[in-house]
Amino acid sequence: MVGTLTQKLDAPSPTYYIGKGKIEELISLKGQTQYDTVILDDELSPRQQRNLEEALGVKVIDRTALILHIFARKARTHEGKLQVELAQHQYLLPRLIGQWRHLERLGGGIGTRGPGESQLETDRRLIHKRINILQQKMESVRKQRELYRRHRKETGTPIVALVGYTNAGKSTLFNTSSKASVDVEDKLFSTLDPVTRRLTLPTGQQFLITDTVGFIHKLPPSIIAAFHATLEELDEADLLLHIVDITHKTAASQCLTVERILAELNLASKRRITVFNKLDLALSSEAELKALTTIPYFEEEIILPNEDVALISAAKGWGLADLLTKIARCLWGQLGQAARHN
Ligand SMILES: Nc1nc2c(ncn2[C@@H]2O[C@H](COP(=O)(O)OP(=O)(O)OP(=O)(O)O)[C@@H](O)[C@H]2O)c(=O)[nH]1
Ligand SMILES: [Mg+2]
Repeated sequence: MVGTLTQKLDAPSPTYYIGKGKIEELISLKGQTQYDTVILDDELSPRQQRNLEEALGVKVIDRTALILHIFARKARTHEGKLQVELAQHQYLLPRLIGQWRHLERLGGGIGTRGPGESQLETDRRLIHKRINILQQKMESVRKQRELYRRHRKETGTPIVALVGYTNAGKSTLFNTSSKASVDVEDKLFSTLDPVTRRLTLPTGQQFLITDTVGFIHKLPPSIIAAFHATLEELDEADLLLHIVDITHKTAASQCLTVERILAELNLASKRRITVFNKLDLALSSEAELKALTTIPYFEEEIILPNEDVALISAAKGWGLADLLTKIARCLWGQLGQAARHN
C-alpha cells in the first residue's frame, strides 16, 4: 500500500463515489506513488466503478471484490469453493457492461447491434447458466449437511461453535483445544470452511467443536448470503464461543460488529461465552491471568470472575481448563439442557 485517502461527504457521489476534488488529488498522486490499483472501502455501484476506472486510468476494486478475492484464495473444500464462485459470479453479472466497452465503438450504427452488445449478451447467458449450476450444487451440499446434522443430533453430542472477528484466534484455540491441525495464519480470513472435531473432557463428556469463517466490519450482505450454508452450522450449535482479540485497538467495536452479524443471522439469543484471547501479550504468566479482576484494555468494565466470560491465551494454552469447565457447565450444568441431548 502506497497511501490512504479519506473523504468526508454527506453521501457518496452516485457517479464517482468520491468527489471531483478527490479525483483530482488521486490523479495528481499518480506520478509520485506509481499506484496501479485503487481500493475503495465500500461496495461501489457498477456505474461508480466504471466511471472511476475511466477517470483514473487504473484498476478500481471495491470492498466486496477484495473480500471475495481473499476468500477465493483461501477456499479449500468443495463447499467453500462453490460458495465463493457463486458469490463472484453474482457480483460480476451487473458489472459486465464495462468489459465490452472497447467493442462497442467498432461497428453498430443506428439500429444495428455492435459486436460489444452481442458479446455482452452471450456472457450474461453464460454467467446465468453457471450461477444456476452452482446453485444446484449448493442445494445438494445443503441437503447432505442436513442429513449429517440430523445424524449428529441423534447421537446427541452437543455442538460448540467458535465465532469472532477475523484474526481473533479462533483456529488457534480450536487447535490447542483439539490438537487438530487447521490452518493458522496471521492473515485475514484464513478459515473459510467449517471444520469440526470431537473433544472429550477428563470427565468423559464429549462435545463437538466447530471453527468457522471470521466476521469483519461491513461484511457485504451478498457475502453473508453466499456463506449461508456455512453459517447455518451456527444455527445448530448449542453454545457459541465468541473469541475476541483483546489486544486489538478496536476490540470493542469488533465485538459489536460480531454481535450485529449474529443478530442478522438470528443468533442473538443463542447461549454464548465471550472468550478474551491473546492475554499473553498483556501479561507474563497464567497466574497473573487468574488474578485479574477486570479485563485489561477493554473499554466496557466487566467484573471477574464471570460465568459468561473466559480469559485465555490460545497460543500458550492459558485459561483453557477454566474455559472447558465453563463450557461443560453451560452444556451439562442444568438438567433441562442435558435432557435435550439424551
Ligand atoms: N500472541 C498471541 N497470538 C495469538 C493467540 N491466538 C492467536 N494468535 C495469533 O493470531 C493470528 C490469528 O490467529 P487465527 O487462529 O488464525 O485467527 P482466526 O480467528 O482463526 O482468523 P480467521 O480464520 O481469519 O477468521 C495468528 O497469527 C495467531 O498466531 C494468542 O493467544 N496469543
Ligand atoms: Mg481461522
